[in-house]
Amino acid sequence: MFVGINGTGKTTTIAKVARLLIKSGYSVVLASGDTYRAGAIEQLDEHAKRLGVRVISHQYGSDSAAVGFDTVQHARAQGIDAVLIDTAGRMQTNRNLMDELTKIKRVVHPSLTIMIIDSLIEMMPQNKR
Ligand SMILES: Nc1nc2c(ncn2[C@@H]2O[C@H](COP(=O)(O)OP(=O)(O)O)[C@@H](O)[C@H]2O)c(=O)[nH]1
Ligand SMILES: [Mg+2]
Repeated sequence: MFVGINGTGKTTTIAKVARLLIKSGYSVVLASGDTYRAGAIEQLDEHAKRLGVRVISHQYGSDSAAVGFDTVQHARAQGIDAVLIDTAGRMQTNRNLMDELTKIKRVVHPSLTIMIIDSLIEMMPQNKR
């Protein structure tokens, strides 16, 4: 499950990780869990097409936990090794959106949650804030 604020590279990183896994001999399916941002589903579809992997998606505005759940079920049924779950970007200050991530985790039980951040982010020492 890939999380982080908007535009930091979650979706792109999913494509990169999928490619790495495929090259290492693992089978992969993508979960189109960003059901919020315009074009997010098409963006992941395009990556999936180029990678030759399947992507499970619902409609915009649908529950991303359900997308994740369906994708894991698909992977189990088809014997696919890895499920990579995209999510919509969010800030940690938005309680509703953070609760949504908690729900996805509760429903899907991802084995790994990866936060994607901008590598050029300025890391301020605690005492200089
Ligand atoms: N320079 C650079 N750009 C990146 C990198 N990863 C993603 N991007 C670009 O950053 C923008 C947002 O990426 P995206 O994967 O859609 O971010 P998301 O909103 O977190 O899913 C796109 O224009 C990407 O091409 C990276 O590692 N380096
Ligand atoms: Mg994205």
